[in-house]
Amino acid sequence: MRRALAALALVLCSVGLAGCGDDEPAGDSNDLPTKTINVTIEGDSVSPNGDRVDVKVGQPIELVVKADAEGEIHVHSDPEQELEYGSGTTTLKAFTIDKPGVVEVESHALEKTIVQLEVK
Ligand SMILES: [Cu+2]
Repeated sequence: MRRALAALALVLCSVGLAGCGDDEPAGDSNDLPTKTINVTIEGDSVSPNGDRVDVKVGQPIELVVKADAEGEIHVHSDPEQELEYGSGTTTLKAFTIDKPGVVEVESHALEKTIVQLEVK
């Protein structure tokens, strides 16, 4: 019987009746797909080069870096994050941003902005 009630509650929630989901924390990341951004670094050029990328608060962001030398990517979130990559292709550990705003992702070695994450 309890199961049936739980199932009923789920059905009611999914049709959007009032009172459902009010107590969910903001930025429920569980159902957000991971945003993968492919980055290529070759010599002193980087691609993308300053593009805006839309992401959601709490959405996992994964950088896949293809580089000809090892280095470090800087994510200007709060707190900042430094992500190291090797030469070849490195999939960096996914991160999330918990506040709306624009977050720059840079290579300090090249002094270039790779992407600007537009977090909404
Ligand atoms: Cu930086």
